[in-house]
Amino acid sequence: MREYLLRHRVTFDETNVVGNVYFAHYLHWQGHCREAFLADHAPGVLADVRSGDLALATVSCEMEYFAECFALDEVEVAMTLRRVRGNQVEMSYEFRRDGRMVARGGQVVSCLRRTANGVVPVRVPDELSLALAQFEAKAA
Ligand code: SSV
Repeated sequence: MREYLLRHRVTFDETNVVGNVYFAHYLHWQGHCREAFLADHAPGVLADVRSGDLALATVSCEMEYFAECFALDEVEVAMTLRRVRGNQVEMSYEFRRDGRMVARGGQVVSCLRRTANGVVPVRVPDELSLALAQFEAKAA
């Protein structure tokens, strides 16, 4: 499975009173990674989210932690496509420092359209489907 990678240098404002990264930041990094993916591979989808035509709603997320990270650590966030199921896209994440996995997680995003009667499911946008197809293939 091909990975989409985001590199992040941990900032002091992401650490807590004992010096390690506060757990919630790993979820922020999941978000940063998927946003960067859209910007790189499906910019039109990002535009539709901005304009309000499309809603990408996070319906679940998870995280497991194996080791602490600290300010100025270089963390690699590796996102892979777990599956597409109906209007939902499921991603897995591995967080690595010096090649060692420090945490792993996942999330499920629903594709929705806002209507007067609330949100309704829509198909995964074509541009996103095409981008995802490139990541279903084995790494070259
Ligand atoms: C602002 C906002 O709501 C953004 C939501 C972004 C959702 C992005 C989903 C991207 C899925 C990418 C999967 C790639 C697997 C390799």
